[in-house]
Amino acid sequence: MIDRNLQYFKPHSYKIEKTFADEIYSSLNSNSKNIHSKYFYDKKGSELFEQICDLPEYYPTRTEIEILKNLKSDLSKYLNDSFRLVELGSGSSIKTRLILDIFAENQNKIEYFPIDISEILAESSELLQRDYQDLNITGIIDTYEGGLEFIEKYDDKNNLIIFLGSSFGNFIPNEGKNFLRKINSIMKNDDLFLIGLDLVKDKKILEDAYDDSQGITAKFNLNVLSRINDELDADFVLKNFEHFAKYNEKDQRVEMYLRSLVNQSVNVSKANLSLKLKQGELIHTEHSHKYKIPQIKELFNKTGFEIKQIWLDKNKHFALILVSKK
Ligand code: AVJ
Repeated sequence: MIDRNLQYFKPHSYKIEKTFADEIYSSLNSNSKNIHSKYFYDKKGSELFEQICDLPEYYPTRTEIEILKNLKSDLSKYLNDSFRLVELGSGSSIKTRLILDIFAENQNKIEYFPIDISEILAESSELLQRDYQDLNITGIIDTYEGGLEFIEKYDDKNNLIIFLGSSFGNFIPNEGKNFLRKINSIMKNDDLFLIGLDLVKDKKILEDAYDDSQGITAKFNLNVLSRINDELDADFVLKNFEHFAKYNEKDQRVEMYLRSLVNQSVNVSKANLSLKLKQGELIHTEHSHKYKIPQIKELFNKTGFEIKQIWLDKNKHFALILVSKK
Protein backbone atom coordinates (compact mmCIF):
# COMPACT_ATOMS: atom_id res chain seq x y z
CA MET A 1 0.00 0.00 0.00
CA ILE A 2 1.22 3.44 -0.84
CA ASP A 3 1.39 5.86 2.06
CA ARG A 4 0.02 9.07 0.61
CA ASN A 5 1.24 11.11 3.51
CA LEU A 6 4.89 10.38 2.92
CA GLN A 7 6.78 10.69 -0.35
CA TYR A 8 10.40 11.27 -1.30
CA PHE A 9 12.16 12.90 -4.21
CA LYS A 10 15.82 12.56 -5.08
CA PRO A 11 16.21 15.02 -7.97
CA HIS A 12 19.99 14.90 -8.44
CA SER A 13 21.30 11.69 -6.84
CA TYR A 14 23.98 10.93 -9.43
CA LYS A 15 25.58 14.35 -9.05
CA ILE A 16 25.79 14.01 -5.26
CA GLU A 17 27.87 10.82 -5.36
CA LYS A 18 30.24 11.97 -8.03
CA THR A 19 31.09 15.17 -6.19
CA PHE A 20 32.32 13.46 -3.00
CA ALA A 21 35.36 11.76 -4.57
CA ASP A 22 36.07 14.77 -6.77
CA GLU A 23 35.86 17.25 -3.95
CA ILE A 24 37.97 15.16 -1.59
CA TYR A 25 40.58 14.82 -4.30
CA SER A 26 40.96 18.56 -4.78
CA SER A 27 40.53 19.60 -1.15
CA LEU A 28 43.16 17.17 0.17
CA ASN A 29 45.54 17.45 -2.75
CA SER A 30 46.59 20.97 -1.79
CA ASN A 31 48.88 22.87 0.57
CA SER A 32 46.09 23.98 2.86
CA LYS A 33 44.21 20.73 3.20
CA ASN A 34 40.56 20.73 4.05
CA ILE A 35 37.47 18.53 4.10
CA HIS A 36 34.15 20.30 3.61
CA SER A 37 31.98 20.31 6.73
CA LYS A 38 28.94 19.05 4.80
CA TYR A 39 30.63 15.63 4.77
CA PHE A 40 30.32 15.26 8.56
CA TYR A 41 26.76 14.07 8.25
CA ASP A 42 26.71 10.42 7.32
CA LYS A 43 24.55 8.25 9.58
CA LYS A 44 27.15 8.04 12.34
CA GLY A 45 28.04 11.74 12.02
CA SER A 46 24.41 12.76 12.26
CA GLU A 47 24.05 10.65 15.40
CA LEU A 48 27.15 12.23 16.92
CA PHE A 49 25.81 15.67 16.09
CA GLU A 50 22.59 14.83 17.95
CA GLN A 51 24.76 13.95 20.95
CA ILE A 52 26.62 17.26 20.63
CA CYS A 53 23.29 19.06 20.84
CA ASP A 54 22.75 17.60 24.33
CA LEU A 55 26.20 18.49 25.68
CA PRO A 56 26.34 20.95 28.58
CA GLU A 57 28.95 23.03 26.73
CA TYR A 58 27.03 23.19 23.44
CA TYR A 59 24.62 26.08 24.15
CA PRO A 60 23.24 26.76 20.60
CA THR A 61 20.63 23.99 20.40
CA ARG A 62 19.08 24.47 23.80
CA THR A 63 19.18 28.24 23.45
CA GLU A 64 17.44 28.17 20.09
CA ILE A 65 14.81 25.79 21.49
CA GLU A 66 14.22 28.23 24.35
CA ILE A 67 13.63 31.04 21.83
CA LEU A 68 11.33 28.86 19.70
CA LYS A 69 9.24 28.00 22.74
CA ASN A 70 8.62 31.69 23.35
CA LEU A 71 7.89 32.73 19.79
CA LYS A 72 4.55 31.02 19.27
CA SER A 73 2.07 33.90 19.20
CA ASP A 74 4.63 36.23 17.65
CA LEU A 75 5.23 33.97 14.66
CA SER A 76 1.65 32.89 14.05
CA LYS A 77 0.59 36.44 13.32
CA TYR A 78 2.73 36.31 10.15
CA LEU A 79 1.21 33.02 8.99
CA ASN A 80 -2.12 32.01 7.47
CA ASP A 81 -3.57 28.66 6.40
CA SER A 82 -1.94 28.77 2.95
CA PHE A 83 1.56 28.26 4.35
CA ARG A 84 3.58 25.08 4.29
CA LEU A 85 6.77 24.44 6.18
CA VAL A 86 10.01 23.94 4.22
CA GLU A 87 13.04 23.01 6.29
CA LEU A 88 16.64 23.17 5.12
CA GLY A 89 18.21 20.19 6.86
CA SER A 90 15.82 17.68 8.37
CA GLY A 91 16.87 19.04 11.68
CA SER A 92 16.48 18.06 15.28
CA SER A 93 12.91 16.91 15.50
CA ILE A 94 12.24 18.94 18.67
CA LYS A 95 12.62 22.22 16.80
CA THR A 96 10.60 21.07 13.81
CA ARG A 97 7.87 19.98 16.19
CA LEU A 98 7.75 23.37 17.91
CA ILE A 99 7.09 25.03 14.54
CA LEU A 100 4.65 22.32 13.41
CA ASP A 101 2.70 22.95 16.61
CA ILE A 102 2.34 26.59 15.62
CA PHE A 103 1.05 25.51 12.19
CA ALA A 104 -1.34 23.04 13.81
CA GLU A 105 -3.16 25.87 15.54
CA ASN A 106 -4.37 27.26 12.21
CA GLN A 107 -4.39 24.27 9.86
CA ASN A 108 -5.72 20.77 10.09
CA LYS A 109 -3.70 19.42 7.16
CA ILE A 110 -0.07 20.49 7.46
CA GLU A 111 2.49 20.13 4.70
CA TYR A 112 6.15 19.69 5.59
CA PHE A 113 8.97 19.61 3.03
CA PRO A 114 12.33 18.74 4.60
CA ILE A 115 15.37 19.09 2.32
CA ASP A 116 18.41 17.10 3.38
CA ILE A 117 21.40 15.56 1.67
CA SER A 118 21.42 12.68 4.15
CA GLU A 119 19.14 9.66 4.07
CA ILE A 120 18.57 10.27 7.79
CA LEU A 121 15.72 12.36 6.45
CA ALA A 122 13.67 9.20 6.04
CA GLU A 123 14.07 8.23 9.69
CA SER A 124 13.15 11.61 11.12
CA SER A 125 10.18 11.87 8.74
CA GLU A 126 8.77 8.52 9.83
CA LEU A 127 9.06 9.53 13.48
CA LEU A 128 7.18 12.77 12.81
CA GLN A 129 4.50 10.92 10.92
CA ARG A 130 3.78 8.74 13.93
CA ASP A 131 2.94 11.76 16.09
CA TYR A 132 1.12 14.00 13.61
CA GLN A 133 -1.73 12.14 11.89
CA ASP A 134 -2.56 14.91 9.46
CA LEU A 135 0.96 15.72 8.44
CA ASN A 136 1.83 15.43 4.78
CA ILE A 137 5.59 15.01 4.29
CA THR A 138 7.47 15.42 1.04
CA GLY A 139 11.12 14.63 1.69
CA ILE A 140 13.65 15.95 -0.79
CA ILE A 141 17.02 14.22 -0.69
CA ASP A 142 19.32 16.75 -2.27
CA THR A 143 21.53 19.76 -1.62
CA TYR A 144 19.71 22.87 -0.31
CA GLU A 145 20.03 24.57 -3.70
CA GLY A 146 18.76 21.52 -5.56
CA GLY A 147 15.85 21.16 -3.16
CA LEU A 148 14.95 24.83 -3.33
CA GLU A 149 14.87 24.75 -7.12
CA PHE A 150 12.61 21.74 -6.92
CA ILE A 151 10.23 23.58 -4.58
CA GLU A 152 10.20 26.71 -6.72
CA LYS A 153 8.75 24.71 -9.59
CA TYR A 154 6.48 22.54 -7.44
CA ASP A 155 3.38 24.71 -6.94
CA ASP A 156 2.03 28.11 -5.81
CA LYS A 157 1.65 27.50 -2.10
CA ASN A 158 3.29 29.90 0.34
CA ASN A 159 6.41 28.66 2.04
CA LEU A 160 7.81 29.36 5.45
CA ILE A 161 11.41 28.29 4.85
CA ILE A 162 13.34 27.58 8.03
CA PHE A 163 17.10 27.19 8.40
CA LEU A 164 17.84 26.61 12.05
CA GLY A 165 20.78 25.78 14.29
CA SER A 166 23.13 28.39 12.81
CA SER A 167 24.01 25.95 10.03
CA PHE A 168 24.38 29.12 7.96
CA GLY A 169 27.52 29.76 10.06
CA ASN A 170 29.36 27.16 7.99
CA PHE A 171 29.40 29.48 4.99
CA ILE A 172 32.27 31.91 4.53
CA PRO A 173 30.86 35.44 4.02
CA ASN A 174 30.71 35.37 0.21
CA GLU A 175 29.12 31.93 0.04
CA GLY A 176 26.64 33.05 2.67
CA LYS A 177 25.60 36.09 0.68
CA ASN A 178 25.22 34.01 -2.48
CA PHE A 179 23.16 31.48 -0.58
CA LEU A 180 20.83 34.18 0.77
CA ARG A 181 20.44 35.67 -2.71
CA LYS A 182 19.58 32.20 -4.01
CA ILE A 183 16.91 31.76 -1.36
CA ASN A 184 15.62 35.25 -2.13
CA SER A 185 15.39 34.42 -5.82
CA ILE A 186 13.25 31.31 -5.34
CA MET A 187 10.96 32.94 -2.72
CA LYS A 188 7.53 34.22 -3.70
CA ASN A 189 6.52 37.70 -2.54
CA ASP A 190 4.58 36.44 0.47
CA ASP A 191 7.01 33.70 1.44
CA LEU A 192 8.87 33.94 4.73
CA PHE A 193 12.30 32.82 5.79
CA LEU A 194 13.24 32.08 9.41
CA ILE A 195 16.92 31.62 10.17
CA GLY A 196 18.85 30.89 13.38
CA LEU A 197 22.23 32.54 13.83
CA ASP A 198 24.77 32.20 16.60
CA LEU A 199 26.05 35.44 18.13
CA VAL A 200 29.54 36.64 19.08
CA LYS A 201 30.25 36.03 22.74
CA ASP A 202 33.01 35.24 25.22
CA LYS A 203 35.82 33.23 23.64
CA LYS A 204 35.90 30.64 26.43
CA ILE A 205 32.21 29.81 25.99
CA LEU A 206 32.75 29.46 22.24
CA GLU A 207 35.83 27.27 22.45
CA ASP A 208 34.32 24.99 25.10
CA ALA A 209 31.24 24.51 22.92
CA TYR A 210 33.48 23.08 20.18
CA ASP A 211 35.84 21.11 22.41
CA ASP A 212 33.68 19.42 25.02
CA SER A 213 34.99 17.55 28.04
CA GLN A 214 33.45 14.22 26.96
CA GLY A 215 35.23 14.31 23.60
CA ILE A 216 32.04 13.95 21.55
CA THR A 217 32.97 16.83 19.25
CA ALA A 218 36.37 15.18 18.75
CA LYS A 219 34.63 11.94 17.70
CA PHE A 220 32.34 13.92 15.40
CA ASN A 221 35.31 15.60 13.75
CA LEU A 222 37.32 12.35 13.41
CA ASN A 223 34.29 10.51 12.03
CA VAL A 224 34.69 12.28 8.71
CA LEU A 225 37.90 10.28 8.23
CA SER A 226 36.02 7.02 8.90
CA ARG A 227 33.47 8.09 6.34
CA ILE A 228 36.20 8.66 3.75
CA ASN A 229 37.67 5.26 4.67
CA ASP A 230 34.31 3.56 4.15
CA GLU A 231 33.00 5.36 1.13
CA LEU A 232 36.15 6.20 -0.79
CA ASP A 233 38.24 3.21 0.17
CA ALA A 234 40.82 5.16 2.14
CA ASP A 235 43.21 4.07 4.91
CA PHE A 236 43.19 6.93 7.43
CA VAL A 237 44.36 5.66 10.85
CA LEU A 238 42.20 7.64 13.26
CA LYS A 239 44.59 7.45 16.21
CA ASN A 240 47.13 9.35 14.14
CA PHE A 241 44.93 12.46 14.28
CA GLU A 242 43.56 14.75 16.99
CA HIS A 243 40.70 17.21 17.18
CA PHE A 244 41.58 20.91 17.42
CA ALA A 245 39.17 23.87 17.74
CA LYS A 246 39.92 27.58 18.19
CA TYR A 247 38.02 30.87 17.98
CA ASN A 248 39.35 33.27 15.36
CA GLU A 249 38.32 36.69 16.68
CA LYS A 250 39.18 38.62 13.55
CA ASP A 251 37.01 36.46 11.29
CA GLN A 252 34.42 35.85 14.03
CA ARG A 253 34.40 32.11 13.67
CA VAL A 254 35.25 28.91 15.48
CA GLU A 255 37.61 26.89 13.28
CA MET A 256 37.92 23.13 13.59
CA TYR A 257 40.82 21.06 12.36
CA LEU A 258 42.19 17.52 12.41
CA ARG A 259 45.86 17.59 13.38
CA SER A 260 48.22 14.92 12.11
CA LEU A 261 50.15 13.52 15.07
CA VAL A 262 52.87 11.88 12.95
CA ASN A 263 54.44 12.08 9.51
CA GLN A 264 52.21 9.78 7.50
CA SER A 265 50.93 8.77 4.07
CA VAL A 266 47.30 8.06 3.36
CA ASN A 267 45.75 6.48 0.33
CA VAL A 268 42.26 7.42 -0.87
CA SER A 269 41.65 4.83 -3.61
CA LYS A 270 38.37 6.02 -5.07
CA ALA A 271 39.66 9.59 -5.31
CA ASN A 272 42.91 8.38 -6.94
CA LEU A 273 44.84 10.19 -4.28
CA SER A 274 47.82 9.40 -2.15
CA LEU A 275 48.66 12.17 0.27
CA LYS A 276 51.46 12.93 2.70
CA LEU A 277 50.90 14.65 6.01
CA LYS A 278 53.59 16.09 8.25
CA GLN A 279 53.49 15.82 12.02
CA GLY A 280 51.50 18.84 13.25
CA GLU A 281 49.91 19.51 9.87
CA LEU A 282 46.27 20.60 10.03
CA ILE A 283 43.32 19.54 7.90
CA HIS A 284 40.65 22.20 8.15
CA THR A 285 37.16 20.72 8.63
CA GLU A 286 34.79 23.48 9.72
CA HIS A 287 34.12 27.21 10.01
CA SER A 288 31.34 28.19 12.38
CA HIS A 289 30.70 31.91 12.06
CA LYS A 290 29.30 34.07 14.83
CA TYR A 291 27.45 37.34 14.18
CA LYS A 292 26.62 40.72 15.74
CA ILE A 293 23.10 42.14 15.37
CA PRO A 294 24.13 45.14 13.23
CA GLN A 295 26.02 42.77 10.90
CA ILE A 296 22.92 40.61 10.60
CA LYS A 297 20.82 43.62 9.65
CA GLU A 298 23.34 44.66 7.04
CA LEU A 299 23.63 41.12 5.65
CA PHE A 300 19.90 40.77 5.01
CA ASN A 301 19.59 44.28 3.70
CA LYS A 302 22.31 43.67 1.14
CA THR A 303 20.79 40.40 -0.05
CA GLY A 304 17.32 41.71 -0.81
CA PHE A 305 15.43 41.00 2.41
CA GLU A 306 13.30 42.98 4.79
CA ILE A 307 13.63 42.01 8.44
CA LYS A 308 10.24 41.33 10.03
CA GLN A 309 11.37 40.45 13.53
CA ILE A 310 14.42 39.31 15.54
CA TRP A 311 14.11 37.18 18.66
CA LEU A 312 16.92 36.68 21.19
CA ASP A 313 17.36 34.57 24.32
CA LYS A 314 17.87 36.24 27.68
CA ASN A 315 21.69 36.01 27.47
CA LYS A 316 21.76 37.28 23.87
CA HIS A 317 23.69 34.17 22.83
CA PHE A 318 21.57 33.27 19.82
CA ALA A 319 19.17 34.96 17.39
CA LEU A 320 16.19 33.91 15.28
CA ILE A 321 15.49 36.25 12.38
CA LEU A 322 12.30 36.35 10.31
CA VAL A 323 12.58 37.99 6.88
CA SER A 324 10.61 38.43 3.68
CA LYS A 325 11.56 39.65 0.22
CA LYS A 326 12.00 43.41 0.00
C1 AVJ B 1 25.46 22.27 12.61
C2 AVJ B 1 27.01 23.80 11.67
C3 AVJ B 1 25.47 24.53 13.33
O1 AVJ B 1 28.69 24.93 13.73
O2 AVJ B 1 27.80 24.70 15.67
C4 AVJ B 1 28.84 21.48 16.19
C5 AVJ B 1 28.19 21.96 13.75
N1 AVJ B 1 30.40 21.41 14.73
N2 AVJ B 1 29.98 21.18 16.81
C6 AVJ B 1 27.99 24.32 14.52
C7 AVJ B 1 29.11 21.63 14.87
C8 AVJ B 1 30.94 21.13 15.93
C9 AVJ B 1 27.25 23.08 14.04
N3 AVJ B 1 26.33 23.40 12.91
